[in-house]
Amino acid sequence: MSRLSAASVPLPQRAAKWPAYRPQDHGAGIVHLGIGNFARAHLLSYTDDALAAHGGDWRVVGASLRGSPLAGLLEPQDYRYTLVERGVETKASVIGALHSVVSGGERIPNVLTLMASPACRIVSLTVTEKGYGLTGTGKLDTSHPDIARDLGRPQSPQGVIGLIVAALALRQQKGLPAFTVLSCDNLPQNGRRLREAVLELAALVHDPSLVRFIEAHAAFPSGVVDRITPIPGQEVFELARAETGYDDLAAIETEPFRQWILEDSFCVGRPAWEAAGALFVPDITDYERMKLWMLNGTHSLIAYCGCLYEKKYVRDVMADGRLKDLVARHLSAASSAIGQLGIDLDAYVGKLKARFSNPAIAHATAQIAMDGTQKLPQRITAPAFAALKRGTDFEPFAFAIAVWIAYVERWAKGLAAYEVSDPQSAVLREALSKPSSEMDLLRAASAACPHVLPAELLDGKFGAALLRHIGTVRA
Ligand code: CS2
Repeated sequence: MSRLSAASVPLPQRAAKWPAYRPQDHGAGIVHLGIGNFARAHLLSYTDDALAAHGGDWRVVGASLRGSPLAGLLEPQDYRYTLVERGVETKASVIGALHSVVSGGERIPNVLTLMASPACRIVSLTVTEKGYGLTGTGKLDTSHPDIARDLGRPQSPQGVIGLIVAALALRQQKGLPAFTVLSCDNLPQNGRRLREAVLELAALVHDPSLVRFIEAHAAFPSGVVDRITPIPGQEVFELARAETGYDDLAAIETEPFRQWILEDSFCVGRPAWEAAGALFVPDITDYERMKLWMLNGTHSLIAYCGCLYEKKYVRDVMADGRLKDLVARHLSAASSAIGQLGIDLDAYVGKLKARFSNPAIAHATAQIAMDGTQKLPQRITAPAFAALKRGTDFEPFAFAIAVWIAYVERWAKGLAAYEVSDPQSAVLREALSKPSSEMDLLRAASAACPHVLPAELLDGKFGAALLRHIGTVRA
């Protein structure tokens, strides 16, 4: 069987969907920082459909700043790959929207050149929460390794904010228009935060005219992205082969569901993503709460329960009656903390339960458990405050924080079979390896990670709930 490439054609008796356009006729217009499984299952899938519907020079150059084996796997395939959707049915699509991949720290100058070229009109990002270099309050973290380094050498940046600033400076010098910067990460008000961070770094390392250029000409729409995308297992290669008739060493898998809600502020055009079902709205706030508090918050609860109670995948947690009830309780509290919206949250809850239970998706709880200090503030702490303010059920949020603390404590005390992977892991280990009483443990967690557990939540009814729950979870 031959390898998938630009020369491959649809084969008879194979069900896969192929690009309904000629990829080679379309130039690249997007540079995507952080090309990984999620971007390939989400941004690229939407862009593929948009190109098929409306065309345009909007293919995507993917960049991996840290380097990834992906580039080597995709290059012989002319960057074509198979996206396998796994649900009740299996469906595969060959994606043609990826133009090329630039990978590795030594090739960052090439990425900068591309970002500063006339063809680039959008710079999109999936670099995870920790990749932005923001503090817990969303400001530029000048102690973040990327930011600290780029402050010293702004002409040869290594981090994403530094790259965006340097590329915009080059564009200003060359008299090119600015570009749209599009965050596709699960951060609240991701566009606004990114804009502030870019402006802050620009003000620190460049002259004020760059700040004015960015303020006046660059766009930073906020957006909500959604598609559950596990690290692909071996099966995906067989499924891709069965659906297309070609070998694909870069095939990935995802769920059938996808959602993208965006503010429509793009400064130099965009693909017709609405043709692929993306929703453009004036304000994403409601959707963002729905996604971060309900899907992602519950995901984090599932992840830490999974690690503590030895459930490898999200679907295994959903198959355990007791844990499934905790999931239902969490979803209901998150929905109440949001309140009435023009969106049917009950229907959303129903869909989430089905998505989490999808037997065809093996989504590792350990994958979601990573980087808790970066994720929990917007997933658990924010709805906890909202619930306290609205007078709705806050217990599930106290429970989720308690489960996370117990998960970290077990590891910090050398009692866990798992590793905690978090940029704050050294601080967490130091803080949580010693305390023995429940109160001391909570105080230590709060002092180490005030953005996850602000001191004010240690008092009153929330503090009492935390104490009760940590007692139960540790027992
Ligand atoms: C997950 C998300 O790993 C995680 O933290 O909660 O990646 C989640 O799968 C996506 O946001 C789904 O859209």
